[in-house]
Amino acid sequence: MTEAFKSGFISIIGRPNVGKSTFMNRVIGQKIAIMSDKAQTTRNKIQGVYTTEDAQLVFLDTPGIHKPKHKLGDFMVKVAEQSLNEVDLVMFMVNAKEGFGRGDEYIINMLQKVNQPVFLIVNKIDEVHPDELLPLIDEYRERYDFAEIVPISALEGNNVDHLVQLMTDRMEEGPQYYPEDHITDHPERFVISEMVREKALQLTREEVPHSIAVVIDNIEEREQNNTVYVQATIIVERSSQKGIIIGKQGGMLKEIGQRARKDIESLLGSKVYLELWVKVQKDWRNRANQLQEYGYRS
Ligand code: GDP
Ligand code: MG
Ligand code: K
Repeated sequence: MTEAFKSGFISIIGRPNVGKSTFMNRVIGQKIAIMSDKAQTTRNKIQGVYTTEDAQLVFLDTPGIHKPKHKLGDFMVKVAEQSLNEVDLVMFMVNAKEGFGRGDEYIINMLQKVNQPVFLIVNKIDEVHPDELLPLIDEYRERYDFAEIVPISALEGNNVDHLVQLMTDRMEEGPQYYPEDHITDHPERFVISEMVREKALQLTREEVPHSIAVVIDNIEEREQNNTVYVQATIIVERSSQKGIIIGKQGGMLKEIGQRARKDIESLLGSKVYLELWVKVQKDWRNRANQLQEYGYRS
């Protein structure tokens, strides 16, 4: 008897450097999530799609899972809570070596408003003695009623297959949202959009906080001149932000493009022609179809 195809969206949350990207890379098997020591480099968008014959798990990164530092904070907290309620499963990853911290407390408070099952993933178990693990788990367990508690080492791979199985078991019958070759088609798509977004954020500083998304419209390789043509759109929420991104006589956009192009060239190992557009789209973060629209597009 064949079982029905299962699918769902999974949000991975946790303090910076607990190993979220490392886990993604291990599961998807390719370097599609940006690994960085810098917090907040990723947005609520698809980080990776894991497809087997029986199931598809779509991993998302969620904004606002950090302690708010300024007045946009409350808004971001709401967006985060809302995003977490839109997925099928939440993975809260913590570091086995560090123990419960304030960043975790902030996340656990947020989880009180989440109705979906939450897994506690205790990562980096390769760095601790097994005896240290139970007291650590208890610290978390007494604060939240987790659906599962799974110790892993994302780096060495311990228990990762088991975790993937547990996640799959939780998924309900559903469609295959993305073709199975989606990731292998353009593994660099997500990274490229992150590179553009990162340059835009770096160069505009506080002026356009949290308000940028980057969509890759097209990637095309032309073999005759070994050049990859990339068209991308930077999406902002207000026309004032569009003005900042474009800059005087287009100077800012040009600078963003030049810096991003250098990164993309070293990522792809070929010449890159990068064309950037800027578009205003009010309230894009709250739109229900944002997952599809600002994730991968084929
Ligand atoms: P993120 O900020 O949560 O995405 O964390 P990263 O995936 O970027 O990882 C941060 C650092 O922790 C990197 O240096 C990883 O190599 C390291 N790391 C991730 N998972 C493990 C693990 O299971 N064991 C050990 N020892 N290190 C890990
Ligand atoms: Mg990361
Ligand atoms: K990080």
